[in-house]
Amino acid sequence: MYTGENIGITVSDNGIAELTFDVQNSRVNIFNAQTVDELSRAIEFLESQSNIKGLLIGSAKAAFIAGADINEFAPIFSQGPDKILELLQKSNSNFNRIESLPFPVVAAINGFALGGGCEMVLACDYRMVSEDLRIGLPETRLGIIPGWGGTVRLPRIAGIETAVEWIASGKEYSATQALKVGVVDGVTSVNQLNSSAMDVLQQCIDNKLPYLSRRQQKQSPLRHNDIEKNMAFMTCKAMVGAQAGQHYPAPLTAVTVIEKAADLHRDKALLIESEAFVEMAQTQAALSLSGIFVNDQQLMKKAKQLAKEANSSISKAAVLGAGIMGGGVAYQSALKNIPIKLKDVQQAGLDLGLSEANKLLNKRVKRGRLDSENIGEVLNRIEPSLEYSGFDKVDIVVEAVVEKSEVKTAVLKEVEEKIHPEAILTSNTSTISIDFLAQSLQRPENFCGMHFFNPVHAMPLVEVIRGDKTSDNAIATTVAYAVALGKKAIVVKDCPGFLVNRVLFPYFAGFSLLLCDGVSFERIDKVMEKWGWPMGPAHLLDVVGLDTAVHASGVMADGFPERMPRENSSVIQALLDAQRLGQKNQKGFYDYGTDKKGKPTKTVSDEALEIIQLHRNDDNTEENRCSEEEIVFRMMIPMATELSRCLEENIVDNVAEADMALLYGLGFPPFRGGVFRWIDDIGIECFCSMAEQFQHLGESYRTTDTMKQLRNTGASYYSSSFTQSNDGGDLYVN
Ligand code: 3H9
Repeated sequence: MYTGENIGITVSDNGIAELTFDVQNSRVNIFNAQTVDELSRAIEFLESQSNIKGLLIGSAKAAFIAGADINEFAPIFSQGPDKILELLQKSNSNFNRIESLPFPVVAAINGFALGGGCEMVLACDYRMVSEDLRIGLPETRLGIIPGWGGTVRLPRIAGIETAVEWIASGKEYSATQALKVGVVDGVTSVNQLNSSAMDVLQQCIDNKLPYLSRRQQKQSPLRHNDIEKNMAFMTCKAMVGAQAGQHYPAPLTAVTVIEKAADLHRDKALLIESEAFVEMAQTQAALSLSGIFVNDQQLMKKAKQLAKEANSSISKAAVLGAGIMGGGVAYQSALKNIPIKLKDVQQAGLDLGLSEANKLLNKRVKRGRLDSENIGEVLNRIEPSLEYSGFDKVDIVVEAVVEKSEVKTAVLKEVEEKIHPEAILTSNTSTISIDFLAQSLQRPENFCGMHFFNPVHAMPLVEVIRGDKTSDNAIATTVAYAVALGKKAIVVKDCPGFLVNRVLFPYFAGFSLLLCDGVSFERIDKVMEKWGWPMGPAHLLDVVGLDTAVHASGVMADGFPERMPRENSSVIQALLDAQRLGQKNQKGFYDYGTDKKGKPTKTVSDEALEIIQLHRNDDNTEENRCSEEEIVFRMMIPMATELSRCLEENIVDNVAEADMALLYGLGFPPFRGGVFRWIDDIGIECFCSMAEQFQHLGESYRTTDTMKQLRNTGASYYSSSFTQSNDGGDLYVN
């Protein structure tokens, strides 16, 4: 018998050993440093016993193993190649030893077998799984490649094609999918799992199953036809590389590793894998993507904890206004099983809201994410209404009427009288101050902002905005609703633009200044897209709507006249004056239309170019002088300094939440991990000296106190924690 903290082994009288993972203080089993060490000791125990005839590996938890501990990545990866290799060698040695035990080894796999969890079972002789299994090698999604033998054993077990697909995509697969391609050997119910696995083990012990030849196959070079292999790899490398793009090198590297290692014995193949892993682990993508996992877990944990603190649960919601946002909220609520009243003042509005919901549901059916017979059931959860009847029974209301303060104030005042005194009232305003809106309410403590992003069903972020008088219960209930809708809730403090729009508009201002200096919007879009944004600023403004942008810029200018003066949006105002509203009337920076095949088109508008020309500064030669790097910095510095100010003013709680808000709300490039992660990557010194170069462009280009302090101390955002003393005194870095 062996007893560790996370692993236990029992040996029965008939010589069957059972090794069980049960990692302490964690809801799922993971290979943290302690568990890896324990596994080594457990194997030592197994190697030392002469009476063992077979080994069954399983889990005491509802999930098998979710892989390596991602929290340990950044600290280890930052220590350089030797430490990374050490991390690889420990588990590789463990898994190789499992593959060499003098008796058969069968894994009984339930729940999840991901990353290192999947790699460990590939080292076992047979894999029996329960129906609920999700198995896969998601490493490339974290910017790395499998490092514990995944690229070596999977092709030898399931063939090159399956290995390339699984590893390059990083997807999870079901038990039946895994069985079909031969990654696992049998699927049973959860209850039968142990006995079925035991049965397979007994067959191995009785020499009825050829476990030794399986081991041989996993350790030998792959058998293949050279010409076919070369052709296959050439095609799939081109495909994988194109799909992942230049900023995400891991998928292509993984395929190259499989190719290079195909002709080699296991141990040499593992060396090739390790070498490539070390290289990938030191990329910006790996640091950012594994950082995103850690930030996301932290964010979700906090949101779930907050949600638990709500006085009551939400069984019914209501939304006011059946426009794009209101309709989106109604759809999302109904989809997530929370009945919702959808109120509008016009029947036509309600009809539109419902037909949009219907369209989205049909799309889900087409993608295989919903059975067509369930459409009606979901739609029935939306109760359209022209009046307030039944509003006294709802637990939460989202106001999503037109973005005009007088309309919102009147509607909020009206609905407050119709709802239960305990119900929570929220506004989906994107710019209007929550404290201002609260002034007209009798129960401002039950009121806060709930800012969704467009399109509601697709954008993960919900900003929950705390006003001065908002109670903890209002925040907790709103966060609970956001979590129930499947959204990422980030609580921020009230200020013009809240968090995301407050930092987006300085970015747009940086864009306007570039236009005035003669840089073409098409070039700026291309440069920023190359930098990683899903769309450049001109295209984004067209999507947002130039009317909405000008309105929001006005709010920001009133709030922060020094940094965000009105003239910063004068070019956009001029386009709007020419009735160029963006995508909504197909005329913005670009003209939008459809080609002969009905595909949407986007072409640079001559009219827009002429209007912008009128706003150019005298010096028209700037375009030639502005390098790509300068364009990026001139766009990003105002966003970064404003985000830093938000942190200093406690608008957002911490660096991780600030970065995640931009990722989830704006589609900030994931491989850069967020604005603060980007600054850490290029170094605060580089950022500050670039900002100095552009200080003549205005206040938004001035670095903040925190930035200056980091520069002086040589620290980074993620290695420091920031606190502001309650009296608003000095800001210091721990
Ligand atoms: C790898 O293995 C690389 C190797 O090839 C080589 C390495 C050198 N690390 O999400 P949940 C925690 S790469 C750390 O709420 P769910 C999670 O933080 C790894 N922590 O549950 C949470 O903690 P807490 C490849 C992890 O049911 C708790 O478990 N593996 C890890 O919604 C529950 O998680 C992956 O990429 C981890 N690997 O989803 C899988 N996994 O209780 C990443 C989980 O304190 N994990 N935790 O809040 C997942 O995708 C999901 O967590 C999973 C469960 C699908 C497993």
